[in-house]
Amino acid sequence: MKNTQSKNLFNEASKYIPGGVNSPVRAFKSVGGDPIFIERAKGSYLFDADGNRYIDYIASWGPMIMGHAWEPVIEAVQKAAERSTSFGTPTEMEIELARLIVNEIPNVDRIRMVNSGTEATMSAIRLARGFSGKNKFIKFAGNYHGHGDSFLIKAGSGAVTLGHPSSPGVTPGTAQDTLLAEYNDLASVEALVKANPGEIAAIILEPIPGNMGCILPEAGFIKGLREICNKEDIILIFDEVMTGFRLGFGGAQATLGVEADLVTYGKVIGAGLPVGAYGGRADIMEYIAPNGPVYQAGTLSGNPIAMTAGYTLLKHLKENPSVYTDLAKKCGQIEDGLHPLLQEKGIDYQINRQGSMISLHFSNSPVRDFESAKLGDNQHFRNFFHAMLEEGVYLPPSAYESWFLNAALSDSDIDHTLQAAKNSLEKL
Ligand code: HOZ
Repeated sequence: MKNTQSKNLFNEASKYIPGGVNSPVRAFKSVGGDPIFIERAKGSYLFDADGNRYIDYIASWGPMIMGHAWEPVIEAVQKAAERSTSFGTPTEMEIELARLIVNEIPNVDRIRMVNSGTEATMSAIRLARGFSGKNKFIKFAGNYHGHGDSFLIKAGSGAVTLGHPSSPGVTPGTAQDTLLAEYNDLASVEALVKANPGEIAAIILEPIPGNMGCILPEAGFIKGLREICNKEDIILIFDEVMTGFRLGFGGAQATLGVEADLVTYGKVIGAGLPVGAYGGRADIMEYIAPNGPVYQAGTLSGNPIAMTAGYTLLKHLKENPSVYTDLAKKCGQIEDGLHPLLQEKGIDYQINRQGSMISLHFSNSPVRDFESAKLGDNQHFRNFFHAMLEEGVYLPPSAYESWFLNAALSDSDIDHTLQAAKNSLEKL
């Protein structure tokens, strides 16, 4: 596949942008080779600067759930842009989006819009600390909550992809308030709670992690966390940046039947524009400025174009729950098609899937936490990734990222993907 233009662009980008990219996983460092520069996208396809077409399994890391350049969002955004791109004042569209979410998500009584998932999680932790008067919080190894200092300790996503799950630059003072537990291991949480009595403000987690590949919670794990939080007066925060409005309109909370005290959103909520949000119990949320003393603000928060995009998409998803059943069906077809190919190849593998999130781990043991996620054969992943790219299928360029399906994927796209997987596995 010709990629001269992408190579040229990457060389040029590297002169001005660290590593040539504005978010590290995109640099292809863990899979090798030069990143592909995308020029445009439509429906289920990405088109690169050399004119190659790919079936997209990144979906902008989640947001493009209806496929690319989905007309209702494009039209709404164009109209909103004509009215100006930002006011720095309240607008009616902020109410529309907030009302839609508050009315539909049971325990979200109030919601505050920010600009990214990172901002949402940073703000939620500050709020939990301010509200509770406690400093420490528990996070899980391999869960990724954006690049706020206190989260970059054994973090998933790009941090583990590039081999630095605990980032330099995070001071020991900050790190000491982040307590690390193992995902799917309630005993590790109980031990931390016991060792830090009355000191833990919050437990934050990706209820269905997607940043160490897709991993599923085992029976009783999430309910067990809820019980610990109730008993110990700890605020339970679900980071639903990936899962919110993606696994279903109610996200992981509805899927798992467990309610958090605070929830953070990103990705789908902005339909591809930069939006994050955090919401939850009214008594906690009213503790944020201007009503409460915990400060958080943003010039572009509630941006009119971003709110319009998010509202248009979320309204459609709320009114058309079949989007989710169709997506899950398509993802099931991918999973069902991959199993015999991988078995025929005789290669060690695990597939984890929930709704339209799926991961292929080249590993012989179940992938259920950070340690088991790291056991995957990255050389196989690299080879598979590049072979699939050659076949016109764009997977996330990291074994630690989930694949995301979009509603525009056709049956023939799925057939093409499975044929590509067959051809790619033959080359391993
Ligand atoms: N960290 C995000 C995925 N888990 C975004 C990666 C990117 O946009 O490069």
